[in-house]
Amino acid sequence: MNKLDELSKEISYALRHAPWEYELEMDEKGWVPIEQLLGALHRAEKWNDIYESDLNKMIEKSEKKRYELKDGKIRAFYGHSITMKILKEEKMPPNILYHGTARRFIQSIMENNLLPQSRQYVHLSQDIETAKNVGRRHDDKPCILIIDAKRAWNEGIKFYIGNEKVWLADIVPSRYIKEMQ
Ligand code: HQG
Repeated sequence: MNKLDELSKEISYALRHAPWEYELEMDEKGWVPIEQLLGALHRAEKWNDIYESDLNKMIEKSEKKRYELKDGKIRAFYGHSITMKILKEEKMPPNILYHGTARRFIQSIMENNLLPQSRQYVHLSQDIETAKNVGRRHDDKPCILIIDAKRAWNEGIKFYIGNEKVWLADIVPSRYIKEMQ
């Protein structure tokens, strides 16, 4: 793994899963002062030469849009597992969304709904290709679930913006889910 990918992993851990380990003060939307994050990283020898320009490079070089830098702060767009629920912006979803997952999870999803599991939100994909890539993290032949987001939204299910390709929901009841054949 190259150093920017490793940095991204470390920052993902800090911003999504364990901000307290880095003594970060995170606000309700997940923002952390960049100086604070850099200060925390600098305590490890491995990261003592990392500066804001490297964060910009990390974001630029990544295929996935995981982080946002703004007004001296940084946040992760999605993926959080911390107890304090990060507030996301509610938005009307596209008509259809997708969810890539493992074959072994399908039965449970259909019985118990699509649930956030260890994260704060269920993660949905804007397009099939993205869903396939998400699913491949769990299964070499992933299943793609088709979410009738329009009907779900009309019937009161809330959707939130992650980034342009990633949508979030608190739960997706299985009545809105079909397996792609
Ligand atoms: C499954 C990565 C059984 C769900 C990705 C998924 C994404 C159930 C797994 C982002 C279930 C959780 C999130 C149920 C859901 N029974 N299994 N009732 N409900 N599941 O990793 O969506 O690279 O927490 O289908 O690209 O795979 O980190 O979620 O398979 O955008 O930036 O439980 O993380 O982005 O797995 O991935 P995950 P996810 P990064």
